[in-house]
Amino acid sequence: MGVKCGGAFLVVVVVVVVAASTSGIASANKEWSSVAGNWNKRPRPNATEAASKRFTVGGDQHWRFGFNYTSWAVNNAPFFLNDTLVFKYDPPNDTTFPHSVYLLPDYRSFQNCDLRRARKIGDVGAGGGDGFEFVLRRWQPYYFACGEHGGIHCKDGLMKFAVWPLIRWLY
Ligand SMILES: [Cu+2]
Repeated sequence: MGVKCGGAFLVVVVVVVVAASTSGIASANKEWSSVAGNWNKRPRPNATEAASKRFTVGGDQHWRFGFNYTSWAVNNAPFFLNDTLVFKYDPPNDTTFPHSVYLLPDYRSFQNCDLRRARKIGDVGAGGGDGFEFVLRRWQPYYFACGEHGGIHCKDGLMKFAVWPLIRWLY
């Protein structure tokens, strides 16, 4: 009897924990879907795709003014933990705008291209040649933006995108 009750209790706890974490993820995803597109509708990769991937941000457009990086991120999703983003952009010269890469601290600053609390991960010279790498090491939203011209590149140049890497073993 005691064992049976204990077992039942354990099952209830597990169910509650699973329900709580599932609804938490679901509501987070619901909010997130407005940023990153059809989060819940992405195809589940199979086991042969288990290795980490490298993405050149913007593809052959690299990191430049006027390319829609939100669309790029949606089209290249899903991203997983330990996937690598490669940022490529020319160092300052006579013919191209300088660019840079910052991480914005939250969704609000991302929406507003507010760089005040941003953390620089690539300065204007960092994207030359083969570019620089950024590995998505944590299960968290990452908000990337160009920091040049006081947020104008982010706002008007569409040089921003958000990524929330998935945990591979869940899929
Ligand atoms: Cu820029």
